[in-house]
Amino acid sequence: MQQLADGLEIDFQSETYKDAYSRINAIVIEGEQEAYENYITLAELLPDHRDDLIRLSKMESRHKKGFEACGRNLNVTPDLQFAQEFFAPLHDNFKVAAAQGNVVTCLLIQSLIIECFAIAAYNIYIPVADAFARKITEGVVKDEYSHLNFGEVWLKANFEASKAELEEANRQNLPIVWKMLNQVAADAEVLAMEKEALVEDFMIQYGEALSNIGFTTRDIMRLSAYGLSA
Ligand code: Y39
Ligand code: FE
Ligand code: FE
Ligand code: FE
Repeated sequence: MQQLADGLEIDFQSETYKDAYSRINAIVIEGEQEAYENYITLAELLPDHRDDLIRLSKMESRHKKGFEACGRNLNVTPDLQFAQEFFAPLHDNFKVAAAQGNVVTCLLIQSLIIECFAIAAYNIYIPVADAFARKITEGVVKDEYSHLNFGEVWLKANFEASKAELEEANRQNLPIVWKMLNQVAADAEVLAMEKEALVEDFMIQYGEALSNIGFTTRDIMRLSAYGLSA
């Protein structure tokens, strides 16, 4: 048990908590594994940025090890089968885009959408995490901001040439994120992470990213709400 600032008490050893954690922890472990692979793929697609992207991929594999330790610390076995199914639609779209050399789509999926999803989830998790996981997650979230920044900088520099592909990739992939959020909402709730807070933080990160890349406020409204009611 742990007393939190807002007086909320969470029993990290309850069967209910550990059951929900087996899926959320698996999602994070699988997400970090796929992020590792995605940055290696991006390094092949963007040879001028190879060293940077390989460095990011190594950070992702460290994140994975950190979250595996979080699961072990709570005596939880991650449900990796569930997590692979959870990520499959986004993972498949990334693979198709990579095979076609659509680097803008790959960057939108990994460096914008997935990184913003990770930042939102980790920000909301930190205040309600057990002390061990909190320390790990605080270190990880700093890295995720730098991954998001890589995507922003590249897409800003190539904005005019990327705009149409970004619109299309957003249209295809953002609705998947809202579905993923709905799928995980009940388990997140058990961990004291509110769906509304996750949606709000995601929208803020993603909107800021689109703004940094060069989209207008009007574009951002249209793009970031795409598929929200799905
Ligand atoms: O770039 C990264 O490290 C991202 C792969 C990691 C994904 C994290 C996914 C977090 C979703 C958790 C949902 C919990 C409510
Ligand atoms: Fe894979
Ligand atoms: Fe990561
Ligand atoms: Fe990342």
